[in-house]
Amino acid sequence: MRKNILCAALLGLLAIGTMQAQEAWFNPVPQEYTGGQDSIDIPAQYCLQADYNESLSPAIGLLRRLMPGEKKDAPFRICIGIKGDKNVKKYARHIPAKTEGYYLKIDKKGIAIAAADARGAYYGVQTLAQLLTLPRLPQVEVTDYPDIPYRGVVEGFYGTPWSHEARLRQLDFYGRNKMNTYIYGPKDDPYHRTPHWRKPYPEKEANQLKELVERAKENNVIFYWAIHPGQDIRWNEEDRKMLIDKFESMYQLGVRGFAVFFDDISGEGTKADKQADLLNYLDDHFVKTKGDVAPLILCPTEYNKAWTNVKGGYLTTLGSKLNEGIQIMWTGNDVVASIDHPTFEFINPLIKRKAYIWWNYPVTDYVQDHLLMGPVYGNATDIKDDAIAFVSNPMEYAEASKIALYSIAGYTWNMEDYNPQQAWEEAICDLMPINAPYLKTFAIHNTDLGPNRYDFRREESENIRQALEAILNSYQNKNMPDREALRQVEKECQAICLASDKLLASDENPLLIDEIAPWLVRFKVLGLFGQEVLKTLQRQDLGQTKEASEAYGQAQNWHSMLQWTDKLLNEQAQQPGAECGSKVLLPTLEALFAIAASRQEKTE
Ligand code: LOG
Repeated sequence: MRKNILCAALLGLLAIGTMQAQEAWFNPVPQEYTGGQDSIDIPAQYCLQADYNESLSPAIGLLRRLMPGEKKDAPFRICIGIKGDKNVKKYARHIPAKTEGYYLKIDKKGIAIAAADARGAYYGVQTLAQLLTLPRLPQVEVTDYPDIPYRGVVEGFYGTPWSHEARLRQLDFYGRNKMNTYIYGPKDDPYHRTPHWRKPYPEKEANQLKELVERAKENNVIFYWAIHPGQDIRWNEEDRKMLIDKFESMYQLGVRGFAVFFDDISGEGTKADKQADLLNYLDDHFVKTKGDVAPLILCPTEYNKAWTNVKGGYLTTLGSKLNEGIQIMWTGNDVVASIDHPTFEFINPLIKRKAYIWWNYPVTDYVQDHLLMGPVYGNATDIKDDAIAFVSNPMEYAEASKIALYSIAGYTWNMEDYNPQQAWEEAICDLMPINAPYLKTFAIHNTDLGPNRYDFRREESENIRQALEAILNSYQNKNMPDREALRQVEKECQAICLASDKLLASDENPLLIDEIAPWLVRFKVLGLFGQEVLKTLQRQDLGQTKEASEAYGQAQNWHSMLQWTDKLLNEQAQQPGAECGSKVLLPTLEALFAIAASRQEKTE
């Protein structure tokens, strides 16, 4: 349905004679969207008709923040309600029979949001929020619901856990993009894992977690707290009680979702029957007795196909023993892999339920010198009935991860209308509206992971890949240089330098710039190196010996600066350094530099 929406959005923009397309996006793309040819003024005043029950408070709170002009007798009416409420009785037959579904109607008389449940109502208001970024409100009917029931993020990486501030910002971002799940499970939180999983959090951390839970609630996100006890758990009464006590302490902080992770452990803790007994115990004696807790989630020890020994019976034991409602995580055919229908044909029968996808992207804890800021592609669009959930494990850089997360929000809500390239462009504008063109230049060259143990690679520098190939080809084969290609790459190298300068100097999103600063520095040096390499070759072509030699000297300088940045930037990481353009741009420039060097040798 993307086309209709963009048309409507565009009409609105044309009406005021501006083409600030960044204001006209919709994420995720609604399932059905009709109308939009006519529009109304955004009402300055309106009367609100809603059941003021607790579950609707995030929806109503958001509406009031968006539209402050609430007035009892105003003629323009906004009604919000859940199936069964008298306020929305008139629209009952339009409400999709799907969890989190909603129907939104905007006409001259008013706005109606009629939803299947409270979260659906909230998402109806979020869609309205996106329409309110237009100069006029289009008269539309939206019928919408998610493809995947649980969508969101598992903070499950190794490395520096996200800061409190970053998490608060993430939760707002999930609400806006209709993600309903955040699982707290950073490997380097000692109270999540061995050694301190048995102990309650110290006061400061506990208070922060409480604040996060509250923020999650405002955004209609389920905050799950995960425990990782497997490395030193003893399968006895005492440890079982420790676990229940820890859950209880988290429950007291407001947590209403729990997960138990048994990934990346060895020894006694890996036993399937013991894990299943423990999980069932927690389910029976905690989750079910509380009554207001989300279904329990388990991350198994064999959590991907490459690590599965089917004959060993680990997964079959979990599948047959675990209580029906317990959800089981799965990363796919490998630790890092694209997800498709065959992924589920393997796992679902073994675990006797729909797998809960823990997607290891854009996490970079095994390729720490890289940033993954490219389009999200490669997952199949025919898996909506196969998965109970799809959550992303992100980078330790929370803001930088939002490019991927924005896209994953779109993909998991409406797979058929998900467009990787478009979502990527929108995500960049969403992250940095003013500096979007610069961020885009940066992101284009920061997408691949480099060689890695999972052979998971991404396309990179696609905008100039062919031009680079053409240049290298011509110089390798001593053909006439491709002028157009040279011009294109030269321009790109200038754009790279400018992007680095602009982003480093910008205060538009300081958290983001702080995260990616080492890469931005490297990026600039790469752009300077590229410019001088190209200049050297062209001066050599023209037989301008003096200029060629000068440019070559500069290229040498930037080349050694590149080597220094590799040593000095991001130096504490396991894979130190800050790689940019490492798949296409840098290797091609290196090859051209080598050609320039050998030609220089001949002339000197
Ligand atoms: C860990 C995860 C880590 C990721 C990528 C799972 C279930 N567990 O190999 O914490 O971020 O891979 O390195 C994992 O994926 N282990």
